[in-house]
Amino acid sequence: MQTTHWQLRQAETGMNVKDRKVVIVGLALSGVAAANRLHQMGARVFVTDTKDRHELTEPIGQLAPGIQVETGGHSAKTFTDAALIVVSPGVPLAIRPLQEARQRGAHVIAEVELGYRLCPGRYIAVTGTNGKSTTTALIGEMLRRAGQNAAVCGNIGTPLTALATNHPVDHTFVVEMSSFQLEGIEQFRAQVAVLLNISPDHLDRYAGIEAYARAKARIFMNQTPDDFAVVNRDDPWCTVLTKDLRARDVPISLVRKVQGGVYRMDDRLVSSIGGGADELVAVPEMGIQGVHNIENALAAAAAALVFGTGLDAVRSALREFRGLPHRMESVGEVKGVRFINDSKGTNIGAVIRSLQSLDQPTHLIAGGRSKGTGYHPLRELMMERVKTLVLIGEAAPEMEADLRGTTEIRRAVTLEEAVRTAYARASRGEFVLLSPGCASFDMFENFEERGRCFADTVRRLQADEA
Ligand code: UMA
Repeated sequence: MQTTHWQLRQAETGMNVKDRKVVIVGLALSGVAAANRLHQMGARVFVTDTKDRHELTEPIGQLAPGIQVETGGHSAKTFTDAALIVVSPGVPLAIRPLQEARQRGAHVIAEVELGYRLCPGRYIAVTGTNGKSTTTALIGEMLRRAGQNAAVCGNIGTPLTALATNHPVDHTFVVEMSSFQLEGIEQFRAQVAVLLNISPDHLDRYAGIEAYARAKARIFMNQTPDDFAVVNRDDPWCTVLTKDLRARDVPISLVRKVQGGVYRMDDRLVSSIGGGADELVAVPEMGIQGVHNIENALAAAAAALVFGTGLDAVRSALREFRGLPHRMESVGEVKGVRFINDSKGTNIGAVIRSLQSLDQPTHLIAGGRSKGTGYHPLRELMMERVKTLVLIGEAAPEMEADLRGTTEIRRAVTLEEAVRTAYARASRGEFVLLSPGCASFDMFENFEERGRCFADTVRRLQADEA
């Protein structure tokens, strides 16, 4: 099956770009990878970005000589006669120059679609609002423990195109897919596609949650009855979106026994994929904790098992995988106050899950660039669990208006000030949690830089208090 899939795709999708003009929109991780790869293949490559040249010194320095760069905007001229336009995930497909290029008949695809056409192999794809990165990394860990060649890539941080080298035919790509990436796929097909959950996010880019959810459901659109769809059956949106699946259904559930899937029964994870009831792990033995991580573990185990990974590899990864940085990562303790870095908590669904997983009163640092979803759903948890809410960034006024009256609310100009404000109010045994519920781009390059800033401040606080 592996060889057939690969050979078929080579024949159907072989990209002939030699001497043809290709345009890459957005010059960051995805743009650099796509531009260099297409240049290597003999294309005439143009890259265009809205940022000014001085802001792009680093990525421009990573481009192969001969690649042309437009900065400060996307001019219509750049797109003229382009045989192919490759779009970075952070660039909305609805922007005018792309719409006009499409109307003129240009072929517009996402970077991940380009990567798919250039990376022969087998695919496991993971999407959902929260837990994608942890689930993707955990699947990668399971596959590696089973001795399979597997690369973890996509939204988790490494663009798929960056891996376009001569991998063996049996190579597996475990790809985290955002809704942005899924919008621009055409042929991308995963042997196993995973949908974890849907809650409001990125409503600054979508007309509403339906449009966002529909983008996510595209993960299944090219699957065939030979493929598998791992779907969280506890999530109403996931169920609605998967009514017409062509792939074989692999349900997961935290609350009920499912056939041909993976579920939680008391405090154990159990697989019914082999037809029986194989116990995988007891929840307290898992390397990652919290209800949201049980859901991630169910999905990862289901994906790995239907992909043919042995039970032993799945079990050992569930016990030993300790999670990813910036996702409920413990970054230190000062005088009994524990600091948790959840900088990747960039939507309210993530903040809710993170607060629910802490068993002691919490001083929450939140804010950043708003995603347009509103913050009212946090009100109940604020009253129940949050002693102080310290707000930073552009979204601070909106968050304060939505959450007024639930708990003590403070403002801080910098993240450093926010950490110190929260610490000053925390008592021994309590938590200071950075879970912003917002994007980072108003104050930082990305969520990683924001998380590092939080951890550095905690280290300085430790030194001050030593
Ligand atoms: N830009 C334009 N025109 C526009 C809009 C943006 O030129 O109209 C330019 C910006 O000026 C910038 C560049 O596009 O220079 C940024 O492109 P990008 O945001 O796609 O950046 P990459 O570094 O390529 O990162 C992307 C993903 N980013 C987003 O989806 C916003 C990364 O996910 C991903 O790791 C990477 O590709 C590799 O696949 C990050 C993310 O925040 C982690 N994802 C969102 C999330 O998880 O919520 C979806």
